[in-house]
Amino acid sequence: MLDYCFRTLCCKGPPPPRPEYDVVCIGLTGSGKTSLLSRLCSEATDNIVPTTGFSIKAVPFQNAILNVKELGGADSIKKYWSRYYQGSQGVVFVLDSASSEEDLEVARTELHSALQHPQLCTLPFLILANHQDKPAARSVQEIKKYFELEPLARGKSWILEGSTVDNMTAVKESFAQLIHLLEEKDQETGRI
Ligand SMILES: Nc1nc2c(ncn2[C@@H]2O[C@H](COP(=O)(O)OP(=O)(O)OP(=O)(O)O)[C@@H](O)[C@H]2O)c(=O)[nH]1
Ligand SMILES: [Mg+2]
Repeated sequence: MLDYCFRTLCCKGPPPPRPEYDVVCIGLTGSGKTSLLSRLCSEATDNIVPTTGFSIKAVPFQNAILNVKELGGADSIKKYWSRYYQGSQGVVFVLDSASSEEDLEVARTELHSALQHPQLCTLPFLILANHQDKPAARSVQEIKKYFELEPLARGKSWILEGSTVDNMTAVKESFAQLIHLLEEKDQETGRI
């Protein structure tokens, strides 16, 4: 018995390493990319400023670590997004569900370009319809229709979820779904 306790307590060895995936995070300025990623890393969100260039965070989850490269969404940076796509294994696209009609149209164009980009088109997408806490926010169903996701993303692996920085439990669940898709893709690639 003593021997068993000793071995259980002392000879456990380190836990198996979690798989890591490289993910690119895009979306217009103000959509909430840095806020969501900072909250996922348990960092303070009081002094967040618009991202100039890009920022990389290792975001820990129970079953995996996502190395997320956030690309700033300002007009001056947005045009260079595609230069930073190489090596990505998944995509997170964040949009402001309460933005003006004009900005929503720009977000739709950007999402469509990303879905069709040669370096991203085969990757799993997590689309977060953020700012759901605001009264002006469109519902996830409205966003799905407006962004024409069903016809455009048919045959691709994508998830569309509502989100708000006020409910990080739901955000974590959405990322867990993305991790599931990344794992599936990994296994498929391993089988080939
Ligand atoms: N009400 C509300 N505000 C949010 C939400 N997410 C982010 N914000 C606010 O939106 C503002 C912009 O957030 P950021 O995280 O800087 O946006 P970003 O997408 O990183 O912007 P860029 O780095 O410029 O591309 C901040 O003031 C956040 O507090 C949300 O879900 N609800
Ligand atoms: Mg940012």
